[in-house]
Parts: sequence; C-alpha cells; structure tokens
Amino acid sequence: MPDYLDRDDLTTIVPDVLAKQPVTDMHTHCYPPTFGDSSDGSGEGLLLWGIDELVTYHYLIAEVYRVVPESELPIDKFWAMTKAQQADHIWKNLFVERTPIGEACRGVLTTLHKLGLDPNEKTLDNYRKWFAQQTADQYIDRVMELANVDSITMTNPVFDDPERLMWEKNQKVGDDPRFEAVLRIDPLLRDWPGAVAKMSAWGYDVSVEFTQKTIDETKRFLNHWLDYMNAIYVAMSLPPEFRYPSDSDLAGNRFVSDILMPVLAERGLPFAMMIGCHQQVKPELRDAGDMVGKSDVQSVVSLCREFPKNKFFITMLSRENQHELCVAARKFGNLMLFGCWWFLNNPSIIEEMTRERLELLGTSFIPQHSDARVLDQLVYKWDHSRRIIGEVLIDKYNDLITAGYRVQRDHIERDARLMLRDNFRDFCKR
Ligand code: HDL
Ligand code: ZN
Repeated sequence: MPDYLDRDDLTTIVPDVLAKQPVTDMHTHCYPPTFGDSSDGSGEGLLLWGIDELVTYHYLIAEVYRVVPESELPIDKFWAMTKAQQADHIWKNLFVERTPIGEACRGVLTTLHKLGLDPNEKTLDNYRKWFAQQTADQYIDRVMELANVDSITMTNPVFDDPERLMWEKNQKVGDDPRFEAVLRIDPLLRDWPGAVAKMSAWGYDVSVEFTQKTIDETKRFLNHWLDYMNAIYVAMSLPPEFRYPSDSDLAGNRFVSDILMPVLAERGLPFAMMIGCHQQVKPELRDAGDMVGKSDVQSVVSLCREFPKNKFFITMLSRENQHELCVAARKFGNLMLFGCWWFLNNPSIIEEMTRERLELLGTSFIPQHSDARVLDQLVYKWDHSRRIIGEVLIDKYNDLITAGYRVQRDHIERDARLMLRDNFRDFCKR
C-alpha cells in the first residue's frame, strides 16, 4: 500500500520535492560565455555575473535613488562612475546604512549566503576577491546546480545590434547545451516603421505598407532567424495599450495576423507575449526607467480565439490583470500562463498569484520564470519562488486531505515536474 501523507509529512516533503525538481527556466536574460562576459574587461560581454553586476542590477539602481536623491548624486555622475563605484554606492546605502529588506536586496543576500559567503560584509572587497577566483564557465555550472535549473532560456533581441553582430559572426555562438535561444522581436510591433528600415538595410524587400512582398519578406526574415538561432519560441514585450484587434494600430494587427501567426503555426512554435510595460517613463534611469500599466485581457482572448492553431505563452505585468487572465486561460487550451513578472516577482504577490492560479487552473500553468539578468540571480530567484510555491502547495494538499483525498509523494512529484519543467517543455512541442 503506498504511504499516504498526513499534514505533518507535507511540511517536509513538499519543500524537499520542489528542491529536488529541476527547473527549466523559460525566460531569462542570461547568456553563455561565448557572448563575452562581464569579467572579461571589454565592457561588451552579454553574460553578466559576479558581485558588481549583482549589486548594480537595475532594480537596485532605482531603489538607491529613493534614498540618495538626484539632488545629492546627479544621475549623470552615477552613470559616469565605474561599475565598482556604482556597486560600492549601492552597497553602502541600501545594505549597510539601511536594512536590505526589499526583495531585490534580500536576493543578493540569499545568493551570497547560498554561495557560502557571509552576507554581512560592510564592503564588497572580500566578495570581489572570491569572485575573482571563479571562471564564468564553471560558475554557470555552480549556479545551475545551486538553483537546480536544468536549462536556461535566453532572450535574443535580433534588432539589438551588438548581439545580432555576435550571431552573424558565429552562428554557433548560442550552441551551449545549457542554454536555449528565443527570438525576441519587440520593434516589429512597437516600431513597425523602424523595424522595416532595419530589415530593408539587411536586404529584405519590405515597405511600411503591407504588400504581399512585405508580408513574404518579413516571413523570410523571421524564418531565417528562427532557423539560424534554433529558437524555441518567439517573444515580445508589449505596452499596456496593446490591443487586438485594433483599428488604431493596423500595422501591429497586420503583422500579427498576416505574418507572425502563419509563420509560428507552420513551425508549431509558441508566441510569448509579455504585456504591460510602459517603457522609459524615466529615461535617465535607463533599464530601471520602465513602469507598469494595466493591460487588456480581451485582446489575448481575441488572439487565442482567432488563431486556434497558434500557442500563446502569456504573462502580464499588472497585478490587476491576473484574475481575468486566469479566467481567460480556462477558456483556451492554446493559452499557457507563466511567471510572476518583474514588479510582481515579490513574495506577497507570487503567493497571491500562485493561489488563484492553482484554484482556477489546477497545475496547468507555469508558476514562475526568473527573468534573471545577472546569472547569479538564478540562485535567489528560484530559492525564493520555490519557498513560496511550496507554502501554497502545502495549503492546497492540506485542503485535499480535509476532503478525504489520500495525497501521496508521487502526486507531489508529478505536480512539481509539471509546473517547474514539463508544462513549458510540452507546450513548446505540442
Ligand atoms: O522585457 C523584459 O523581458 C523584461 O523582463 C525586462 O527585461 C525588465 O527590464 C526586467 O529585467 N524585468 O525583470
Ligand atoms: Zn525579461
């Protein structure tokens, strides 16, 4: 007879099962060392890792400007500092002179602690000495082991010149077996005329008008890069104003309906839409200058209904959109919700979102992605999220025990496998 679990068992078994279940991280901004790395001194490496990158994560730049205002440190002076000087400024003001209680600060502490370092240092000197003894390639393995991540999904923005040039120079640049590529194409919806100009310069016979030639040539552009990168899905970050259908944004609608949907349906690849980012409300903050806005779930409903042969990974940035999005996912099997994105990636909101998703969708969703920009963040983002997901699951399994259901360890293992890995992998292949 299989051993049925009681409430006390759950408090140890659920965290243990989640810790042991490898995660396939479906959205990050991490790279293998072939793209150059932040320790190589060039300043162009795309793989960011180590204490100075951790402490100058753009979330922390926004937060340090809440405590040391621009009147004290003009922002152009901050940007003129070296990366180490910026990190020292942030460490002093957010970690030493104030309690690092915010989630982005806490994450740095968790990462240092799990690496076996003391997170209570008053300066970064000892951390820098320790990181100087690591090499990027071995550190990737160490971080993946600590975070129990079995695959890191990249974000590969083909319209960003530095990265595209790396691909054009060496098609194998993304061939590291620990990483998968994703074709990121924001300008094709956020700035169609600008994207047309770039594609023309690259030799594609396209125009702003949606002639058949433009449609065919843009499809050729997408197919080329999907093959070239061996991309596993296509992704875009979209503003809260995104609407489909919309007579006010014909270009965006025509790009989706006449070009992107047919290409992805033919290849069986998902389209990941990350909706709700108001870009650069404060440009001086650079990557830290973006804001959240409430988006339109009905546009997602329209897309899932109009394109039943296409698959949609959807995440929205506004907390206010989450319940309606869960209900939309109940209507469409080609809609897979994922993650607690960016300003939602905080314990209080991860708990709320995971609860409502389990209650409305069972285990048919992807509870989290790391969105890590700095490799080391995988350690804390997955530690923190596994902890919260575990607490919610314990409650839910307790509810099942109350209802007389006999919960077994292999049920929990199956649920963890689905939510942390197979819902993503299977949806990509379906
Ligand atoms: O557009 C995106 O993929 C976002 O995740 C942005 O990269 C954002 O700056 C971010 O890092 N969020 O965590
Ligand atoms: Zn991202």
